[in-house]
Amino acid sequence: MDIVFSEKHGLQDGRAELVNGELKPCFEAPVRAEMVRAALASHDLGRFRDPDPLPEGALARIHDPAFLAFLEGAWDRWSAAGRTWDALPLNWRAKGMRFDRAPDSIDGQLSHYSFDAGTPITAGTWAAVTSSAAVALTGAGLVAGGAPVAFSLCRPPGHHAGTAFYGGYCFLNNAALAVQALRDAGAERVALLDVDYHHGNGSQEIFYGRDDVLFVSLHGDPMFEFPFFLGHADETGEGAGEGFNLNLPLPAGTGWPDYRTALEHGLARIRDFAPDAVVVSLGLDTFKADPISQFKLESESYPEMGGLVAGLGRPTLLVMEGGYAVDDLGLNTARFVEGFRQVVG
Ligand code: SP5
Ligand code: ZN
Repeated sequence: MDIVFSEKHGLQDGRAELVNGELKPCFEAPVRAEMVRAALASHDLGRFRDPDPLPEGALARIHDPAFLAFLEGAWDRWSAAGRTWDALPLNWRAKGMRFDRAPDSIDGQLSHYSFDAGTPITAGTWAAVTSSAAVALTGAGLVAGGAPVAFSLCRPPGHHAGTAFYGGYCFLNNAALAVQALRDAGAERVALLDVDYHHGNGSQEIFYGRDDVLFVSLHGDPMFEFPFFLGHADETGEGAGEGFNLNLPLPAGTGWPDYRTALEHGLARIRDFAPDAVVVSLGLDTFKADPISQFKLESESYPEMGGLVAGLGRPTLLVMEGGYAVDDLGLNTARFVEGFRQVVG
């Protein structure tokens, strides 16, 4: 198995996020990817390779060009305004305020394009997020080229980022870019399975109207958990996409037996869809010791999870998303991959 990885992830190293009313060190930190890299290497789970350069126009297959231009230029505009800490927004729209006019100041545009105060833009953000996207697209190319499985060790993560918004530690939607690349390479139907603890609101928004991409997400119920405003079971798709979005929200405290039951339900829907390829948004923040999450999965749950996903028997790209229990993150990721590879070499 090829493991695609770029050192440039380290260029995203935010100073602080707003959590529990305090500015705290970012949970989404470079050490995460280093722990995963070390564990995949020490468990001898594959060959590491660098990403290929980002193809011209690849990001615009998913993201709005004005949003991309904003992300690329945001840090320079922020620092030109004399700010020294990371760029964070202060306020967002509420009902009755306007979506149709984008403000033109840097502060207004941070508010316009974001949905939380947990996702700082830094001097290195654009370089890091474009390298993370390249990691995903290179993995998609390997799977499109016939690999039964590949691992894209993306960082920053991507599943909260939508067509024209960022948040939830995500800027560009790596998994969605990979799905689209697989479609563009000839796969007629692609399933996107999201096992990150949080609902993949960006992925859902991107594919909500489409019947060529099935989105299945297991996550903390938005009645209690971030991102709060999407991820309910009654969101089933719209227009041509009706029936091609499956949300499986789960209560706080969910452990492996109930998680497995929901996962098997999601996997049955994917089998029924008969995809030519599968992309997995692989978050390990379902772990019991995750500092921001409320599920109770054990390290022993992950090989079983990997085996169940591999049982789909489809070419599969694993895309790294969340997971913040850094001491266990590498081992849990390696265990997922080991379980997967016991089924698919
Ligand atoms: C990719 C990914 O996993 N993004 C997650 C973003 C979550 N950000 C909000 C975190 C809120 C934490 N609140 C609970 C704190 C408990 N001490
Ligand atoms: Zn998450």
